[in-house]
Amino acid sequence: MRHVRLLLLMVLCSVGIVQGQTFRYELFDHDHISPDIYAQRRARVVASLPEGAVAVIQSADVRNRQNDVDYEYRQNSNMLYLTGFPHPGAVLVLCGRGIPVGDSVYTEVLFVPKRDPSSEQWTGVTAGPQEAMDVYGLQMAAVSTELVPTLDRLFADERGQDGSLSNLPRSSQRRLYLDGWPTKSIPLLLLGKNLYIDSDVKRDLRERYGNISITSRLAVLDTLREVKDTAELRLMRKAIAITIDGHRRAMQAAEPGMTEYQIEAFMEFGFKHGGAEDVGYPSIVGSSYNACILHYTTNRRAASTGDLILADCGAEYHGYTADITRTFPLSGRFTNDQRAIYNIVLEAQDSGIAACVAGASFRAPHEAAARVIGRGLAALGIISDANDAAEIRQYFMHGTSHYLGLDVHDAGTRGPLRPQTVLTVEPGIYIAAGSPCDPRWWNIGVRIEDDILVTPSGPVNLSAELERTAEDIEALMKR
Ligand SMILES: [Mn+2]
Repeated sequence: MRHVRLLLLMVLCSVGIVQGQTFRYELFDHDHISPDIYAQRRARVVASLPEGAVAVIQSADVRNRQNDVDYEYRQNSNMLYLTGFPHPGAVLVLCGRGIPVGDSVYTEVLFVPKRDPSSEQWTGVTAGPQEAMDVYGLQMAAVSTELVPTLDRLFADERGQDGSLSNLPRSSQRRLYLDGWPTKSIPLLLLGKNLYIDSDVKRDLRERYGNISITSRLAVLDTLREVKDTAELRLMRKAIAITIDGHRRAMQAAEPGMTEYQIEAFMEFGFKHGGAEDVGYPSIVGSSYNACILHYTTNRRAASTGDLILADCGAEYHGYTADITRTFPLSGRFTNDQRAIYNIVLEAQDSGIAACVAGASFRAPHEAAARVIGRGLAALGIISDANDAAEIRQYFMHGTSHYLGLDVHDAGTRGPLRPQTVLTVEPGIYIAAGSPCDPRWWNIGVRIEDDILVTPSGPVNLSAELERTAEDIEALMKR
């Protein structure tokens, strides 16, 4: 609480004034992760860097939608993880050996665009160097025009005069970890090739700084982000609670005659109403045969009475996303065949969740779920051999789990499961028309997905409150 008040005071003090115009930089929510947590994360990354190595984490770039309209901005998740800084144009530089700025040396510097009241008038208020320090708690922030001169000094060789870098073996200075650009390549169809942003930038940096080693992946971020701290779990629980509300609204409002997008509208109304800034990924609302398309996002079909609706939707709250799937009958009641498939997936999910124990392999939930699905499909005569992986894959063609956090498919090592890891368990059965089985099963697509926290005392289903059994879903829809 004391922290919040202090933060508020600092925010109120950082007011930009130019030509009589005043825009206050303001955080409208008071449940953000506190700056000292971000500082600890950065310190861990700095401590993990080899002697003299430099890590550079960039803001995601702004994506143009068309003409003078951009897509809504979403920050690079690694930048969010290390700073909480939500604006474009920022570059975080970390170096244990020290980054020279002015007359001092820092282990972390955030370079951010200078505040510009005339553009703030049009596109909103952003944080400048002062706000980066006052509000986001960076040790040092500087205007972005200082970035290139600073890198020049950091990567100057031993003949350079920079005191903070002298006495270093040449080899240990020249290591750069470069993170940024959510899109790694852009297809240039007319040239018959791709533009690889990463490798172009690396080539130019090598030309500028000599034979430095540049890698795009900072492995320590996978290790750190895989395990959620208390502050992250608080935001994830919030995102999950909001998502549960959206799913309930969608299931309760759904009725024959509705389109997929109308069901989606009730879902996302719940998200926005609950305070989510965005969806963590485009909402999937597929009816009937569209439920068999794993990442169906068209959501335009008019559903009809006997359809199953598969809704895979997650709200994003302060950067953290939930990822929940429910499959429900539009009429409010599963047919016998739909229920038979549903109950196999449910049992598979139970087995997958039970396998989310610390120390188990990352694949353990999938193996457990696939076994149940093989057995269930064979019992219904849909496949001939319960243990035939290829036959199972025809109807269950994706993995069961991924990490969840800032990204819907979050960073992680895929090593043995560790306590305070959140992962999804989401088995499914998808029987597209034309499948080699009795046509009575065609167009049934079922996925059930929950968000599971690994703890020392076993798995905790963070989304357990949302109705999950066929009977509970029917009861919810009746209300
Ligand atoms: Mn998922």
